[in-house]
Amino acid sequence: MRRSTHRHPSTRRDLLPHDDRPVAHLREIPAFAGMTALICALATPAPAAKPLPPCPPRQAQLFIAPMGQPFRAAADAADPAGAWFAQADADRDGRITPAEFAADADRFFTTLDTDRDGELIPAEVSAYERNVAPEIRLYAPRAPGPLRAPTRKERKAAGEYGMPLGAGRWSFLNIPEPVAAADADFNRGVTRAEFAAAAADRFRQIDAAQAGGKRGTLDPATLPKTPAQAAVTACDPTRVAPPPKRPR
Ligand SMILES: [Ca+2]
Ligand SMILES: [Ca+2]
Ligand SMILES: [Ca+2]
Repeated sequence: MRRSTHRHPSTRRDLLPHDDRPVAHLREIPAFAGMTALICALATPAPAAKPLPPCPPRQAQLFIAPMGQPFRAAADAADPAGAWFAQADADRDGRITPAEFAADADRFFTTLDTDRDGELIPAEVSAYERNVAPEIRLYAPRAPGPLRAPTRKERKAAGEYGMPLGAGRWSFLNIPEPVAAADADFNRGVTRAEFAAAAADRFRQIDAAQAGGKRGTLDPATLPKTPAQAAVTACDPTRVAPPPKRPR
């Protein structure tokens, strides 16, 4: 660690403007002037922030709802997260309550439980990954193509396992497979109760991640951004990045 070079010489501290001794007692007027200049310099606005990266090329949009339901939209259409919000906000009051969130999760569970036995068996979970949200496959690249694992360089840049994977790239939470992740007892089946418990936990996590902190309901203005949303908002729209290279 670099050793601090900050010094606190008593003679300088004695000369700070808030010193209440009479000015006539100041012993080193030039030093006082120097300190004033330093304070003025510190008050000068910081240099401009680091420039934003170029925006990614416009492409079809994807949002993966907290329990795994995908919402897709064309590049120029509205953010598909809005469609999920409208679906879950049953009373249309502009907020999603825990009960509305739970009901939306339960409805999605029913669509996945194709044999209606109250549990998502491995075949139903596989059907979700293969047919409902194929984009989420763990290391799938953004563009259609062969699966690949992140490179060593990519893992290092993202803090090894902190990078969003699978569904995490299009979700509020970094959960690569949001349906299988609800299997709390790891018996490879997801019961309706396990799905409901996961929903309650995810509601709490998203609520806590809202701008301004926990609110008790989800509000579209304060919801966290998915990595995909952040990539198109925290960028310089006057520059467009080249399309990503296809993995070999
Ligand atoms: Ca509501
Ligand atoms: Ca089933
Ligand atoms: Ca289970």
